Amino acid sequence: MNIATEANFDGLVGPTHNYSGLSFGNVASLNNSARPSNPKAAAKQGLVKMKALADMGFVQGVLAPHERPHIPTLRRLGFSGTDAYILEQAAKQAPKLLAAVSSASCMWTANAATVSPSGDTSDKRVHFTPANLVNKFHRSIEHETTGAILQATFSDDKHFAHHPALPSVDHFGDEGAANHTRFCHGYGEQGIEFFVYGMEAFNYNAPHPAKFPARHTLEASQAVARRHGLSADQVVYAQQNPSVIDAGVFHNDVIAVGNRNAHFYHQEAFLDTAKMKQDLLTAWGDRASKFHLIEVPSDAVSVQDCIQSYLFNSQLLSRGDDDMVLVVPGECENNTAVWTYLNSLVAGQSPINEIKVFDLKQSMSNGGGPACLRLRVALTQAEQAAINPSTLMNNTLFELLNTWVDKHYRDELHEKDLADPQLLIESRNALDELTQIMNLGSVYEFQR
Ligand code: SUG
Repeated sequence: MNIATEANFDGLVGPTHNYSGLSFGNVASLNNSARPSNPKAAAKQGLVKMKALADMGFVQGVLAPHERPHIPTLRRLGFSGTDAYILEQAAKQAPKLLAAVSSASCMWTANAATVSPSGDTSDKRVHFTPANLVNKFHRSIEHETTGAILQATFSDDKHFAHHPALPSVDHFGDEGAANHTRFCHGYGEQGIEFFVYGMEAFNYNAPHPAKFPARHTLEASQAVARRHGLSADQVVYAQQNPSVIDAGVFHNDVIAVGNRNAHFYHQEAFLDTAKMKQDLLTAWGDRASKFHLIEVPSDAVSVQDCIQSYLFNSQLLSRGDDDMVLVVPGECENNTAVWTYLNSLVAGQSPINEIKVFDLKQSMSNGGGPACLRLRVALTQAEQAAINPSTLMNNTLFELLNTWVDKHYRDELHEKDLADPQLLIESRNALDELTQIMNLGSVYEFQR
């Protein structure tokens, strides 16, 4: 049996972090549109969470931000001339497009990719498929650089297999690990991969939301499962409840989270809860531990409370067998129903024994909580030894990255600042230095 652990790779917030209201269906993004942001505080809030988890003994990695504003996309869309002229013209002719190519949205690395650990795959390698994020233009331009950064982090092809994103059309809308959970007894053993989708693309008669988009399709999940070489009897699909998508649950990780032998979810999260439970229990079979289904009833915590507090956008981390800690955003502490529920949860019989609260307000104001900010990668000891060591959080990297943020980041950014050519220069200088700190090579177009 392989001894393995779960690493969390968090997205480092980029220098252009801002609030542009780009995500229709994401309540926080729409509500905070046009508010000034603080990129420096955002990056530091993320670093504090990463360092705290590393200090708790978890393997914590960092994924670098992308080049923004993304001038190559503006050139592809017909803008030409110097970079400064392109920014000026885009601001005049298409300000929302400029905001879209300037978004720091790659910070939410739960959407970076779907990852299948080696315990689940037919060739016993860890498989990565970057998500095409096709439903939102500002996110659809992430997958190429995401793929390059994942390859620079997990480069040894003896252990790691990298796929390109799925075709970039709605039929294969893929939001990555935000809609994917893995259950297992031990991280190195065969696990159950649980894919949650918002709609079926090739079946117009199947249920789908009416008001907000379903970003992720069943067909995308099936394609990822095929590519990664997963065993059919260890894959479970479940449809999100269309009415929670219409209430603002744009990813399943806003209403459910799972880890090892625990599934923590809201009563209204799934279209067919009984089937979800039965399918997971059947796939679980007679594994050595008991599978815990922790269902939060609507009369304890409403769907609105979930969306406002991000209760389920939490990190469920194992400290040992049947001993988990739940990492939640500060908004949970400020919501009476949620905080009351959490206190009763840790006092009860579930494996969740402790709550840790983090201030992630800068990210939360765009709809990104603790779970959005991390990509989980279960790794055996040999795989862990094969990853790029400069991406792993420790005292040295924490100091280096804080100093780097202090040197390069602004503490206030308005949408109009995105046209400032100086911001582009600052961002490129910052990222150029970062690729050296993290030993990534030339992952950005401006470096080639
Ligand atoms: O895709 N927000 C992101 C939030 C992603 C959260 N991720 C998970 N739930 N895993 C999104 O909607 C807002 C950008 C803006 O409006 O400026 C944004 O992209």
